[in-house]
Amino acid sequence: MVLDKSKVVYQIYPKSFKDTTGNGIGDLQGIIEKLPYLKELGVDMVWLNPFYPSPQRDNGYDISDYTAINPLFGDMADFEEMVAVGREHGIDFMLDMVLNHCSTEHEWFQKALAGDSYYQDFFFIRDEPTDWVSKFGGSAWSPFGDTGKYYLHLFDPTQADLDWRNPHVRKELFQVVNFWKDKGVRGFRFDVINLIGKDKVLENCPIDDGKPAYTDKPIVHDYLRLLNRETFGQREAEFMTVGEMSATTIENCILYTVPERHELSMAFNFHHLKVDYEDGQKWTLKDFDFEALKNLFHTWGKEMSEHDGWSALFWNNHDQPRALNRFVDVKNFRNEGATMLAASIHLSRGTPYIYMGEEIGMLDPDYDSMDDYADIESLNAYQILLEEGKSAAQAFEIIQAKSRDNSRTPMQWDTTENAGFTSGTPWLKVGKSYPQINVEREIKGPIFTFYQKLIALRKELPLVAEGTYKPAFEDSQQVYAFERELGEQKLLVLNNFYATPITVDIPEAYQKGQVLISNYDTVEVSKQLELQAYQTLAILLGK
Ligand code: TEU
Repeated sequence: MVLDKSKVVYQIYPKSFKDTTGNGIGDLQGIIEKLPYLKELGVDMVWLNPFYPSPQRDNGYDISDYTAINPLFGDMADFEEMVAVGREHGIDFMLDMVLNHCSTEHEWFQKALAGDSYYQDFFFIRDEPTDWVSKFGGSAWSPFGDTGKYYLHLFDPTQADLDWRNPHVRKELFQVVNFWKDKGVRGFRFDVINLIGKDKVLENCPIDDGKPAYTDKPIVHDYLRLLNRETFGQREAEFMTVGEMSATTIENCILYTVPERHELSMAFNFHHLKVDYEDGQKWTLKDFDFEALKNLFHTWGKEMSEHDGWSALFWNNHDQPRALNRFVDVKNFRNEGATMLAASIHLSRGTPYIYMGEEIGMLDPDYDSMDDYADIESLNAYQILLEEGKSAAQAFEIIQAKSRDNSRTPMQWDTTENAGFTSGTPWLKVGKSYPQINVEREIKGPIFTFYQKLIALRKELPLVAEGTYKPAFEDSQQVYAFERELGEQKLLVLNNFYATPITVDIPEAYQKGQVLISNYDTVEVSKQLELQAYQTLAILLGK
């Protein structure tokens, strides 16, 4: 077996986790300090967002040197210490590989700008731009110096897309992966990796901002197999690899992850986090659509299970507002909602990811002013919303609900100033909830301890780690339910996504089952059960 399916990943946004120097920015020593905390939670692997040298236009996703540490976060000795201490705690590290683009301050781009044609071939430099739209707003092309030409950037103008068709580019990028592999990391998260396949001749594409022209192109699979063979694949069983797949399809995610193709261990997709977008547009306000959410989970769960694909399961990351604010009545049911959301993915088929603070039920920061926001995407979106005719108040309300900064606020450790994150001024303001919601208060509380139990269950029961997935209660308008099966054992997982209780009929076979876990006190399994507000209940059949 290649991938250890009992493992759980914890995501740290290094900038916001723990500052040990007082400069207001989290650092590697801060991560080392908190390794015992992560061990107590029970996670196996820590994914770190980029900490490499970078002008920080996109918080480190604009890399100017792939094989060094940004002095803001520490140095290579700190990194090596972190890997070694991690190992003592049974924790490995997964690094973020941003290989679709590099910073325009990277020496490759600088040499290209200076006229070096070898490096110009690293990028997409064209006489005429296409009509593609940048993911952060505006055209995806900017003038290439004063040459009269344009270069491609699917993200910020300071993030120039790299041309994977060029074997020299691939060689350089594979060396980067091998550099970190040799430093002892055991996982890689590949940023927007399904966007690396671009044609030689780039064409206009008026559909969907141009996405079909560069998303999930068949050649991405070839590049991934090459990447695999030239880097981690030499010791594939020791590595956990995950591709961040932007606007992807099930068919492709199966191909990206079936073991015999030797591409990646698993894939992130984002469809379930667009169910509160009006007409598929992020910068809108809408309640989540349960029907859409349930259908997506059922279809993806079933298809990936039947075709031996493998998904990364998550509710939160550094690009998303907190799921609790999106899916739960947090004023009245924060504990119940947080634990239900956790069970709905930790008991499902795939590898669960926990984003820092999720395990203590952290919320969006509830900022009062646009001045509190730092993210480039939010700042651009605010301007675009105003240009589209929204009032300042309307635009602000949307940013408040949708900004990526919602999840990037400092980790809330205790009730002291700045939530114990820093002794200085934090680079991004601490969320208002910290006096009530912080590790010190929550560590023995219902959310943290429930996460501990879920992580432990995945290790104790092969059924949870490896069982097949089958949709259940498909017509329910309130309960997201599924079944897992392995050998003689079966599990039925029921999740009430609403604050209103609901009566459910338990299928006959499960009436003889036992409660494996619930976020409410023990329930007797019977013919009919009333699920309480945001109740999760898992019924196990067989020994
Ligand atoms: O995000 C990829 C991506 O597709 C984003 O457009 C994402 O959908 C958006 O942030 C949600 O609003 C990755 C990283 O996770 C993100 O932090 C980076 O900014 C981006 O790539 C560019 O490297």
